[in-house]
Amino acid sequence: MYSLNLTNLPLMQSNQDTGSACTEYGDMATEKFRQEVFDGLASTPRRLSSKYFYDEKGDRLFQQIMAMPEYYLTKCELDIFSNKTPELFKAIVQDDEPFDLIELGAGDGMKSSYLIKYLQEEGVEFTYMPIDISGSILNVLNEKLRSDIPEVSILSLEGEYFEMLGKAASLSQRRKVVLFLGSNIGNMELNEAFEFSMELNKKLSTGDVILIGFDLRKNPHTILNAYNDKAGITAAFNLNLLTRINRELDADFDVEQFQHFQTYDPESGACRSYLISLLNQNVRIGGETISFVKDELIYMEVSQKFSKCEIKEMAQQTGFDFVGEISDSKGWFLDAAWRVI
Ligand code: AVI
Repeated sequence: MYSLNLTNLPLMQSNQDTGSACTEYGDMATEKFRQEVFDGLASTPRRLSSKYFYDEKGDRLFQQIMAMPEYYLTKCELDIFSNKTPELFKAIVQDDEPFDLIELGAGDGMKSSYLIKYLQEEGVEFTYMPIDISGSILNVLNEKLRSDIPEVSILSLEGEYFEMLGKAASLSQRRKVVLFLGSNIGNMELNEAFEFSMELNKKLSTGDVILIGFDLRKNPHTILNAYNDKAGITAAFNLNLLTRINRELDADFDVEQFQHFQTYDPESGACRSYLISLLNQNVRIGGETISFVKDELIYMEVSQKFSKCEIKEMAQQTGFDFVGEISDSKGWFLDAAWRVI
């Protein structure tokens, strides 16, 4: 087994040489964050991007969300990966040809480790390439896989999805199988999800396969309950972004004066979260002041739900052949396998 954190290496190297690479990267990330916060709050309706939910506290809150009885998504996809592994295997493996198994936003690899174990047991030759923006998460994942499945070949890629996909393609000519799990695609607006899928298609080659996790449309109460928990964990998850802005962008949001509001529209399949300003208030961010009127909204996140038909249409319209679909025992969640035409 070998394990290499490609982007870590040059960063550590230049850091030792100049002592400044990490700071520069951090400054650039903060500047991008600041710009996106200002642009989002200047738009109508005001908005903040849920991709910034995941600071240290946000990660912890998301772990709590996944463990909530109402939040079925993780349990359903875990059901697929732990109980329907042979079906996943059939959808992604072609003959005995070696391939690269790439996971976008691998996180702790809890679900994919079932598939990795199965592939290993079946004697398939593959390299697992987890891609994540967080080097520390990749290190944890590496350690975990090393101890649980010591024979597996791992190549960790730290960085943005598309950049790292390009890197993976330049490193190996093998067929690629890309995992994009957890209904992360649902956190994009529909047009962005289509663009993302087309971009993925461009980065891959004919015959490569992607496996995408979609949350299916179902009883609207079930969906709304998953995002409107009585314990207020989802509310805290949304509000935590205001605390993050206070800390990282020198702002003074009074978090108590904003309230979480969740909607689900069964016609469009969009489950959206908002924060409502509870009074007329001024918020200072850096040197700027933003005025909120009472009941004004900040749009925070979409968690899009799909029908099987909509999923097939997305595959067709973005350059893929629909290979198969594997759903959990309740039929609430689906992992779709698409092949690049
Ligand atoms: C990460 N993502 C798929 C979650 C979702 O279901 O949209 C994020 C989340 N937001 C609130 N609860 C969970």
